[in-house]
Amino acid sequence: MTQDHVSQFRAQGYAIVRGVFSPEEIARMAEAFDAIHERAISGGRNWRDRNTYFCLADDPAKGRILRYVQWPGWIDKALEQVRRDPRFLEILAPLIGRDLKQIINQMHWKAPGASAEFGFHQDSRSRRPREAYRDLASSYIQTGIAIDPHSIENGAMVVCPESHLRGDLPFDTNQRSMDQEMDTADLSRLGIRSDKIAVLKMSPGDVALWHVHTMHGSGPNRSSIDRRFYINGYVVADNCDRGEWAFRNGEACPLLGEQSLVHYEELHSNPGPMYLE
Ligand SMILES: O=C(O)CCC(=O)C(=O)O
Repeated sequence: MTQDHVSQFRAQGYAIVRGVFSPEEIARMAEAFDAIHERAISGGRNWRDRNTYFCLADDPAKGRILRYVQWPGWIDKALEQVRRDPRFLEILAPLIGRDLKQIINQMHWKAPGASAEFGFHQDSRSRRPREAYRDLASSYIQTGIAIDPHSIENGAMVVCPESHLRGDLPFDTNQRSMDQEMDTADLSRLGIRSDKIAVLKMSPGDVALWHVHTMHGSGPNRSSIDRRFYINGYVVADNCDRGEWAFRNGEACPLLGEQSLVHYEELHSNPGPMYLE
């Protein structure tokens, strides 16, 4: 993380740190992705064990596909280590410090030919209940590691530079972003220029980071390769009542013991494991 990344993040609402993870490390992450993919597809249905959740979808062209997995770090050692890798602390510390909780740990998967789009959105919209997430704009950073090369052809994420400066935008709260078309009309409605969109072109091992108010989305995978993205979101620990510790005074914290409340409100009353419709 250089001063340039920090300045770009502050000015534009995103940055890409190149070559953070080596090809060997990415190969290990890809193996972990593949093993979880096989497990999820062989189950054939959405599945939950506490915070770990496999989300499958019926794609018009591909049939049943794995769409995303929440908290794979609880079921895979390699992915668990990556979420608290000291290089994340180096990237995050200049922006949000050294006492960090994690509120997102997610594998996103776009199979070749799958639609698997994300409509334009700000992550702030999903940080609920709002009272659990304080001072969101200066406390929270989302990161994504490219496992495959990312380009517009295979559904790379795109961002609207400087959109984070607008703060929380008035979305239609009933509209989901997952599986919605990435439609620039959504930007015009909110007064955001679509001619400045930046594509996060990444090589395996690059790490993207974006602000909680950066408007972003991603299109379908029209290529013949996968687009796998390992997403980890971090927050200043004092400003969040939810999540798992990732770094405490700069010391990495493994996932151990009881799981903490993050998004799944029935964690304690209905933990699973269970298949879901
Ligand atoms: O995987 C993607 O392309 C989209 C990710 C995203 O929008 C998010 O994590 O908020």
